[in-house]
Amino acid sequence: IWKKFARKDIKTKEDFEKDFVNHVETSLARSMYNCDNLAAYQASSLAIRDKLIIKWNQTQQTQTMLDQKRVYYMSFEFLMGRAMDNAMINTGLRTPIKESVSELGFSLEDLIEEEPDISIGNGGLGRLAACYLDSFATLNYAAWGYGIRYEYGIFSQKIVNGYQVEYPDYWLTYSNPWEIVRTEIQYPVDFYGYVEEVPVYEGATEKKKVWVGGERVLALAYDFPVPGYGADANVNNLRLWSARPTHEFDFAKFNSGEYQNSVEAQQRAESITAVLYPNDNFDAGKELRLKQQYFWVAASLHDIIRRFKKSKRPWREFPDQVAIQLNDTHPTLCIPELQRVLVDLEGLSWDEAWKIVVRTVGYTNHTVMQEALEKWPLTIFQKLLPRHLEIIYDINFYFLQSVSKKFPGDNNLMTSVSIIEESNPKQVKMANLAVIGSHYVNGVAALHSDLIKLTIFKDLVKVFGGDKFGNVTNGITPRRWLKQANPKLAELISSKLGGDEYLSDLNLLKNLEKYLEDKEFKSKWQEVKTFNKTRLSKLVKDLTGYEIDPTFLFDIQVKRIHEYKRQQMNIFGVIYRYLQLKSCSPEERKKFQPKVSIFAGKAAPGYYMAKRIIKLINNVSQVLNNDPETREYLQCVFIPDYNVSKAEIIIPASDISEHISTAGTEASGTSNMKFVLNAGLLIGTLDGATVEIAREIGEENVFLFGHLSENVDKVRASHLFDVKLPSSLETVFQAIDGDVFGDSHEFKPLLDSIRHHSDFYIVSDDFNSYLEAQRLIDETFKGDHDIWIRKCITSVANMGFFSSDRAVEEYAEMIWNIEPLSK
Ligand code: 26Q
Repeated sequence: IWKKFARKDIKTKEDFEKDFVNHVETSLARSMYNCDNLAAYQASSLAIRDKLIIKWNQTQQTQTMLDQKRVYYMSFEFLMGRAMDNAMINTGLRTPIKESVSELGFSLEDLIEEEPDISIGNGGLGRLAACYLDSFATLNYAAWGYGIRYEYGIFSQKIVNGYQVEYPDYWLTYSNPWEIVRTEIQYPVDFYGYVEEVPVYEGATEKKKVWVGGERVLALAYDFPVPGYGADANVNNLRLWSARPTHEFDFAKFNSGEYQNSVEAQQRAESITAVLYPNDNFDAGKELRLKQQYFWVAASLHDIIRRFKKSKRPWREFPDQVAIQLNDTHPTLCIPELQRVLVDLEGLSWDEAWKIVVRTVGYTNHTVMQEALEKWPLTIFQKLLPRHLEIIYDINFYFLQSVSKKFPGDNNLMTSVSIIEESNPKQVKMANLAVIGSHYVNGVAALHSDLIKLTIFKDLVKVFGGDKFGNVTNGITPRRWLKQANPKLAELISSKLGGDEYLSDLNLLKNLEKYLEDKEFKSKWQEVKTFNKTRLSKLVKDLTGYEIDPTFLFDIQVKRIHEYKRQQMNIFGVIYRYLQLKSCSPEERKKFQPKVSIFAGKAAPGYYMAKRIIKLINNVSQVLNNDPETREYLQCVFIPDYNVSKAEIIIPASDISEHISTAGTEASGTSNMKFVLNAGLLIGTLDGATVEIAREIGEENVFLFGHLSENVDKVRASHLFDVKLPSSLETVFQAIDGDVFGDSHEFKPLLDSIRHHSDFYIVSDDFNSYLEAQRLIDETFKGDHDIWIRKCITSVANMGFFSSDRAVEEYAEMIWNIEPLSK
């Protein structure tokens, strides 16, 4: 009978319209006469979601039935952006829905704008996780994401008088049609307490250790369907955990009349998943963060183990059924937690358990910068997770024993590879634990993967051998970053390549090279760029009030604000250009390529220097955009509140984008890939994945400059006594010091970090070479424009390698040993 009632798929416009009206009238309890854009967005989402849920169920059923190995991608952050547009594109329903919605009296674009971004991540690492989920589903892998359902995502940024001001991002205001609460899936998670020795079984003399938790919260599951691309593709799952009180009152308090206190303590449980830490590439070492990490790790492992147990296989087969990938060290507690479950709760021997742990876990490193490496003071650990700390000590003990056998007497080596840092206070080094407890460690771009072996993991490479370490260069999903962000370019490409196949086989872009001589194609290419620049100009006008001219060269740097990413160098370059213009006659000015420098990005709220950089950019904007002598040639804007949906508008509009980190500091970068895929060229250092982009698209198509990573240490050492500023930078500093851009005191720390505090990011050394690259850009852009367009087309044609599909396939083969689901 149930088959008769099984819900029908959306196949026609009529199906969608029926579902839409039904959701307005029942789920939303509104009348169609009283349906505004927000309600229409919600009804559309619910209709699309229904379709996804049916597919989701089928996918999960198939996965359970086939019982193949599954991958669990553990990420503390998922920067999903908006869901509805992506779901329509991936299911192939966008065109019919657009028509339906318009027949119902709405514009699809308006409805899309109603959706808040899902911004539960900081930057690159969180967005990478989102791209990988898209590829897992598209390629048919049985792979889930596990994360935290923060109630407050990354703060929203406003600019007030040029300063960043942070506002809470409560993204759940209007209920969220994209999540399904799984009230039936709740697990207890314990904290604090103590370790007890108990008989291994009742009456036995042999003892074992168990953890008696002191405070308990519940982890409640929320599921987000992740649709793959293609009419019949799978729908995978992203499971996010939310903390809830257990409702087990402290009866001692309760009875002693402290009713209020007893309830309050319980309510505090919810603070665990309240807010995402807004630091990017910086370890602040806060206890609540460790609590979040354990909460998420314990709940996810519980879930994974419950699923494994259903198959009634012996434990030793666990690694054949389960792969756990650590997205950076944030989920490293998976290692001691799995060991604890296997030894303390399931009764396996230490060695049996450890083999299982190591075979199951893989670790992806995203940074070599010391300040970003997670370390936890033993005191915090001891208090919060006493049994885990013991297990970590044991892991370390056995590990160091094996090291000392292999390298007797090498104390420096022992100190460096130990999980415990003998500092004051002593700390747990999570990166070392992650390497020791996993079977494979990868970096995220070729250069970065080489560098981790030479720097932070040099000694661990000695111990384990180089084969444990490798590279998987990051990738991006062409569905969101081409089709969704740049529909006009996608359409033009489809028209030449005869369809959309390239969106799931990005190497097909290579065929675009056939059209390098095709005048009509090239002029359409240019039209698309102009369209995208105009689209961005409108956004800029809305958000800043500034009017920028789409005929200018658009030079864009959008990413988290960080000294290592060197937005300060960019703005110094802008100032230099301004001073040049000012010193020219009106006639001479005409020789300049008109340019607008566009910035966006958030600074961590506690990152003083980053906030100064934002202020300087805004002050410079104000001066430049209001200077009648120069504003026809040079403008500057800071777009507030950079996020995924803004990136979708900003990125397709670039002529040039900046990826100018100090060589050796940016692990990969992924926006560099997004910009090139959207027909913009790069100015950049030989850092992260830019090295490989240059390899793929041809060095002649990238404006490279600056010192190479292997020379950075030497250059830094030369600063020890004295930093010599080139006269170009000296001129810029003089102008800033002379209050040309407002009160110079505000920028003194920024300038002093370069001229007096040894210029760690070697801005002074790279500045002239940066200016020279900028000069070459002007010359090329201003010159024969056909050459420019050919560079762009050639670049796009050679970007196939940077698809997240390729990246995910490499993980599957090299690290997880899984194949796509056989249907
Ligand atoms: C660590 C400890 C305590 C608090 C916060 C953190 C923390 C939070 C976020 C550490 C790092 C991050 C995020 C790092 C990140 O986004 N890294 C970027 O990852 C991208 C994907 O691999 C790379 O492309 C970028 O180069 C890298 O910076």
